[in-house]
Amino acid sequence: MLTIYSDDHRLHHGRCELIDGQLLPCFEMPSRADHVLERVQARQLGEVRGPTDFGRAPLQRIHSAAYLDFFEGAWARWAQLGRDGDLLPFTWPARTLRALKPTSLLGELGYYSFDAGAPITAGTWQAAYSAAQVALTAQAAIEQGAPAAFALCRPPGHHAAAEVMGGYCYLNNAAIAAQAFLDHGRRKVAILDVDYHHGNGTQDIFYARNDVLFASIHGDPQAEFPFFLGYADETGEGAGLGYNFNYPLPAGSDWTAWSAALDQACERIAGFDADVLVVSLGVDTFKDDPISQFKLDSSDYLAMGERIARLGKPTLFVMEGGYAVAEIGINSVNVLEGFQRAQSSGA
Ligand code: OKP
Ligand code: ZN
Repeated sequence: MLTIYSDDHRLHHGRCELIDGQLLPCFEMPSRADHVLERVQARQLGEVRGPTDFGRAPLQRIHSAAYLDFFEGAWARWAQLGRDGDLLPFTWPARTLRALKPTSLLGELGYYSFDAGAPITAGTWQAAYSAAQVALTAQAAIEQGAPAAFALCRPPGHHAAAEVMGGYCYLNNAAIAAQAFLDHGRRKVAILDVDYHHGNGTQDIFYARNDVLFASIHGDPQAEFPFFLGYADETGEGAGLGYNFNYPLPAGSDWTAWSAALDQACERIAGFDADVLVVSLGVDTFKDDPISQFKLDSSDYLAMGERIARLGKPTLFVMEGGYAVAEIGINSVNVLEGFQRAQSSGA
């Protein structure tokens, strides 16, 4: 399987995040992508290629020009103020406040975010821009006939909505790639989000549409980030009604519970008759993930890949979360190897 990867991910390295009342080093760190790349190479998964630059237009099919302009220019404004620490928001237009856009940097950042989990550093725009190009390059390979491709994206994307960053995410790589498939002639795209956290950004982007089906298996938002989206009764709206499927699971869920949800999600995807499948591939469902509560073992990821392969679709895997850094390579590449194994056996 072809892997697309850019070193630019290293340009994004946030210093710290607020978690359980403590300021800790960011769990979303550069070594994550390094471990995945190492495993891709150690297992000889296939060619590793750098991204092609498709420019800003395909990003603007998902994110507004105003949001992209703000994100691209935010660090320069911060530096202009004489600051050099991470740029983080701390006030948001929650209920009782007005959802207007202030002119100041921190006001505007609050308007364009939903939490303090997406620090902007000097290289964040470039890293996120390149991650989107990585996804688009993998998308193009599938368009040109590859049965599957792996976009080794960092930072991740599935929490980012059209005009909102948060949860380590800035640009929604999976959504940008899904839209690119449609813009190049595919009629229907299914997105399967297997990250431990609900893909609130992706859901929101496609919520009223019937050309993109979204299915997500994740920690129950009653108890888990992002808390305010990802419930089972969110089934889409307008033309999109019946094209959104959430499978929230309780803390402690293991492969038995998780794979039952996967079977249900796969049945929905099969019924949708998509032309292509995009997988938001987070491996923070792992039993030893430091910020998550599911109990998948490394071998379960092989079975996950096999089940996904049985959908029989051209499949774009887009890297999302996974914070057990030592095992992130084994677990994510196991999904890809399980997928390939099932494909080559025709199972
Ligand atoms: C990103 B992805 C506050 C702690 C909240 C945010 C988790 C983001 C996960 N800083 N944690 O879905 O793996
Ligand atoms: Zn996650």
